[in-house]
Amino acid sequence: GSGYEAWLGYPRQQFGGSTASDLEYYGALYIVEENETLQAAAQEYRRGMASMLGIAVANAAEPGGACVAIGTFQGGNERIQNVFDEQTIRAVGPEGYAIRKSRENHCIAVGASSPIGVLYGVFHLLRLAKTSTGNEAFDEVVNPANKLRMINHWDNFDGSIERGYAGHSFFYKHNRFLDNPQRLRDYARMMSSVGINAIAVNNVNVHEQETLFISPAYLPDISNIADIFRVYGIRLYLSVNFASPLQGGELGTADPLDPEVRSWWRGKAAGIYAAIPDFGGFVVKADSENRPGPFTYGRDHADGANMLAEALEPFGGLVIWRCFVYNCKQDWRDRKTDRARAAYDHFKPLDGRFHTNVILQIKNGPMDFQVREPVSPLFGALQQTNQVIEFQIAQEYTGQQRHVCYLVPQWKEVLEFNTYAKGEEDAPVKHVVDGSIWNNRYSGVAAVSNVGDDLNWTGHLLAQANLYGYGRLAWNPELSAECIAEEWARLTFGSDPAVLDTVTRILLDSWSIYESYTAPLGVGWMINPDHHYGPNVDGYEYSPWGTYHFADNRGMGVDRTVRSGTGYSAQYMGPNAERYESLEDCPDELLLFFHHVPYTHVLHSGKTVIQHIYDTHFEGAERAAELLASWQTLQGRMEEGLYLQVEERLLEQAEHAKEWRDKINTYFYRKSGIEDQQQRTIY
Ligand code: BDP
Repeated sequence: GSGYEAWLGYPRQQFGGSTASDLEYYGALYIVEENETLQAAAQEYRRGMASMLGIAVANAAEPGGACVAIGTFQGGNERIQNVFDEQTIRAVGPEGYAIRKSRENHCIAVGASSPIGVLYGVFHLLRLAKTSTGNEAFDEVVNPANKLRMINHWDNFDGSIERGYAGHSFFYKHNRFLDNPQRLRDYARMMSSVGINAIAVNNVNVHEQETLFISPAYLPDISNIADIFRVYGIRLYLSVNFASPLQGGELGTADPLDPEVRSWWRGKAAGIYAAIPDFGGFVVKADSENRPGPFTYGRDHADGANMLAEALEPFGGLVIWRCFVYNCKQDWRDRKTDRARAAYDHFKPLDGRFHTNVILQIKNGPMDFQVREPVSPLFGALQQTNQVIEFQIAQEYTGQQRHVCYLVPQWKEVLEFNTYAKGEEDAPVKHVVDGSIWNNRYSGVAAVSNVGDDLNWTGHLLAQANLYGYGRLAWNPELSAECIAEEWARLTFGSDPAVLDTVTRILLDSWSIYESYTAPLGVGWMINPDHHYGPNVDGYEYSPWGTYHFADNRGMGVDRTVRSGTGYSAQYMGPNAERYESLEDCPDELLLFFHHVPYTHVLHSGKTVIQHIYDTHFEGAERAAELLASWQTLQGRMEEGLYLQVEERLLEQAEHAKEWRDKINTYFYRKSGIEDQQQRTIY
């Protein structure tokens, strides 16, 4: 009941109905290949079937006997060869797989062109066996939509995790590598089971200690981690310090155009690949929040990224260059420095200048993972550049895994957003990042991890649904938030309909609930500085970070129009630019992101802004209390350990939601002097 097994625990189920017919296959496994990844697939299969059905899977001994057969198309497994025809084999991509139930051949076959495809296919089969209604055709070819499906750890060598809400790092402690291969293997299993194929293991803010990760002293330890990841199809990446050549006084400059600097990085790359032949590449945060970068030398970000790209190119490595670049020492007298504009202003002019092995990593919104933001206007605007979208699974601004906030619906909205980059034709973000719109060489999705060394990985058990959902969505953006929630609930808690129904509903309601008692109408922030937890309306108001609401006694909101504000709305294309620019057409949920309005401004909902604030905050706190009450109906319907850990968090959320309600309502009541129409208590 600790949650450690997460969605790989496969709670025991009563097998009934038509699926019973599959049981004859499930009891035996046929595999002929020795490859480590295939052996891992066999192990997963055995483990899964043992916990789900209580059966000890036998090796299929008789030639023709009923079994599950797994293997690569070329791997010499005759069952696989008999089941899959040429056409199917051609349809399976490098990481894809095919699953077919063949009565003729007496087996369920999982075939792929590579060992990792087989492993993904086995995880799929286990998911089906667990969540199945018994009607699956078992005849599918499955390929991932996105090439890169990445996790970014913000773990530091001292064991702390920047924005970590689930304990400490399980990679490092006190500037040493932890010797805990079992935990790393279990982590790799979890990630692989949802299709993650790239993990950066250190914080994008690279401090002195981690700068040395690319040096001979540390590479053997990094390589041990890569060895574990490799079995599960995961490539290891490192975040690097742009000023690395300066550390220890090796060179006097980190200027990307300096020949000595270039050869220094080439040497580093060679050293890394000698230790880790399939090393993924570098993640770089440069010229951002006081990190060093090319600006120091009067160079731009294409110069910086291309220099690293050249060093990695001979080895097939990638540079993942982050677009989270803005001036964190704002001078608001110059509206053009509006933080929302920054990523576009910096990177749009560089479109087409990046090497083919550079990928720009763009946060989903223009600010910083708020509960509500518009979609970054760089999506659609960059047309000749590889790009991945960056989400934050860690709930930095959405309750820090003390509140439940299922983020898959938010990510879905972002991925479905039409950029209008192709005029009349639909050009949603999901097709920008999967590379299909501009035929990019690389493409995909990245996200900041939400795991730590807490026994249940994510602190809040329900936050596991975000991790699970992120992977599933990165693999297949067409899945619905609801289907993912249900799938996760089934795998985690079993098939009790009351549990499934309640857990799914809690997850699906949670984002809107969190939004309703925190910062209103898209304006964001209003949190305590530094640690970013809990309400503080003016916490970031009088600071240089570019994070404002501009509330005074008349109104609030940030004017980002072309007409009278920062001009940010013009970074969008076609109808998006018009919609955001217009006070009438701007969607309510983003009103205060784009416009400064009086408290008496009437929303599309028919309410004034001030009444909307009061109503949503009273309702939000009530709905948070209802989450707890719904959860309490599940007592006795699941393992007690799981039940209790969620109950405890929901109790805390209900309390803290009241604090949010009161702080926000009081603040705006005092500022505006306008009464709540319902005369509720405001302190
Ligand atoms: C912000 C975090 C900060 C990160 C930064 C980033 O508050 O800790 O370093 O993003 O993405 O959300 O680089």
